[in-house]
Amino acid sequence: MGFLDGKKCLIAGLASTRSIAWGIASAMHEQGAELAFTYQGEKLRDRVTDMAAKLGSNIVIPMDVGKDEEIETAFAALKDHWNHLDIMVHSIGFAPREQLDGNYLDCVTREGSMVAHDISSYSFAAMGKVARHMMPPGGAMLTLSYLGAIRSIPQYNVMGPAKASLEANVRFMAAATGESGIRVNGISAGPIRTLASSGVGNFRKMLQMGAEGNPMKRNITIEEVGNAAAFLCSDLASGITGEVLMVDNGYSTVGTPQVGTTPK
Ligand code: NAD
Ligand code: 0WE
Repeated sequence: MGFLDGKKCLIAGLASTRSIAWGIASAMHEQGAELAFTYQGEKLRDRVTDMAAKLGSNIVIPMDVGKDEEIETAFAALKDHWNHLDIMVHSIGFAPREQLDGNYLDCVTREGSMVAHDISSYSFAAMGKVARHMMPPGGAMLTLSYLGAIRSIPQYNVMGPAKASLEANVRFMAAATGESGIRVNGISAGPIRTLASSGVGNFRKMLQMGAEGNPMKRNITIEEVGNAAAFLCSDLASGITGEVLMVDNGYSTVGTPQVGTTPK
């Protein structure tokens, strides 16, 4: 018996078994959810199909969130399998590579900013717009954010403003769906090595500094993010909406890293 028994859950953003989406899918599967997946681009189709099968799912649908038609088509295809949807997970973020390296004001451009906001923030609302019509009361939507939404973080650059916009989308979407009994939340995860983050210069150093600077003195795992996601999307969290939950080993709660103290 799991706390998501019988819930139908669509997950967007699976790329590898290091993906946060994989941690979320695995945790939801453990709690009894039925899963469906979307993937970006044909290159990912076979890999996502294999991963889905490992979690007992054969619903695998293409969806590039940069295209309205693909979002419409993807939800139409989902309706061939399910006549309602309980949970929607958005685990997608993207900015053009050159936006993420160097001084913010040197890097940022109108075009780069547009792409980052479109793919990393608007796409959550775009998916929510369609998904809500399939969601009964008790439904839940979830997205993934990062501390760069509320603090400046070197090299994260325009992804920071895009995540701030994503977190505002969480609050506005919660207000827009609350009367229908649908909840909308975010998880702000600590740094994790995934495809998206390993493309970033000095990420190893960042992971190491992140671990040293948090109370738990280690990095967060996709399993831990997955368990928090399963909770937020379950009826256990029926009173929580419009919230962005920090799942970061307490990194954001510390004023200054501990120095000169050695644990007994
Ligand atoms: P990942 O590379 O495994 O996942 C990113 C996903 O975004 C991929 O599946 C990719 O296909 C998808 N994507 C990008 N552009 C898309 C588009 N146009 N249409 C559809 N899908 C698209 O990396 P991840 O770290 O698991 O990232 C998932 C989410 O978690 C992102 O929102 C990221 O910002 C967030 N996040 C990551 C970290 C971290 O340190 N890894 C920390 C906090 C938050
Ligand atoms: O949101 C993210 C990843 C964001 C991301 C990463 C890439 C790399 C490849 C968005 N777009 C792209 N585009 C690419 O072409 N994270 C929270 C992980 C991350 O990225 C950072 C971080 C952290 C943490 C970038 C700089 C500094 C810290």
